[in-house]
Amino acid sequence: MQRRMLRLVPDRLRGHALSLAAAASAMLLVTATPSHASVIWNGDASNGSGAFGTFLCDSPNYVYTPDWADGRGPIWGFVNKAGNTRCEAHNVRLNGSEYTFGPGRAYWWGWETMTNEASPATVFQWKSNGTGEQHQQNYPVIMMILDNVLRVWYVAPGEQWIGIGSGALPADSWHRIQLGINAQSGTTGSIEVWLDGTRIVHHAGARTWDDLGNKPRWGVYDSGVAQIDQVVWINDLKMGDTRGDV
Ligand SMILES: [Ca+2]
Repeated sequence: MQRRMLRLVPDRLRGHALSLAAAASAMLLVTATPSHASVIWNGDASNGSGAFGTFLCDSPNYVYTPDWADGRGPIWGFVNKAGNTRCEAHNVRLNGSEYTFGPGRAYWWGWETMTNEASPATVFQWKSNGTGEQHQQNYPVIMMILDNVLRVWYVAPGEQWIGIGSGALPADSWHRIQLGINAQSGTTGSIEVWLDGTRIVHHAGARTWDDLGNKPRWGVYDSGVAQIDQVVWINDLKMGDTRGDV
């Protein structure tokens, strides 16, 4: 399944300023009106490794859960050793089973994050299920940290990368990300990202649910950094119905 994964950072995207998406449409927000608002999943490291469906983190890469006695308790640390490619958590696990995502509704995730260096590259994927022949979009939503900037893309069918927002996320300090995806198989989906309490992405008219569905991934992927290890720490990771939940 992974063999056909395309390189996530095309050369043309590295080091270029993104053209921000046109002014966000006023017609469609990530819906904030579910039948009931609630936290669906608490993925904090204090709850143990059963929080995720799978770890995609082959040796020498590893996941660890340090507690730095700073009030956060245990945190996730995804370590991609210099010159390696991937250390990610894939999907969420709830009550012992992998969570079943579905279209036609919004999901919100919130987490605190910190990196040890400027460019760990991909830190989040809304990854499509199935192989290359089975999906139209490999990853409809991608978040990267490049040069101390969080960059968000909507990747439309045809591997069309559309930059939809960015914000400063310098290494060696904690930052809060809130991501909302209204998962729709047509083009009525939407994506919203808040960084440290400021909305940096508000993109409507997106296809956010691929043919076989999607799952979230967090960690480090495809940095291309050969000189030093890349670490992404994550704390207080939650999934809910609304931004207020996470
Ligand atoms: Ca914690």
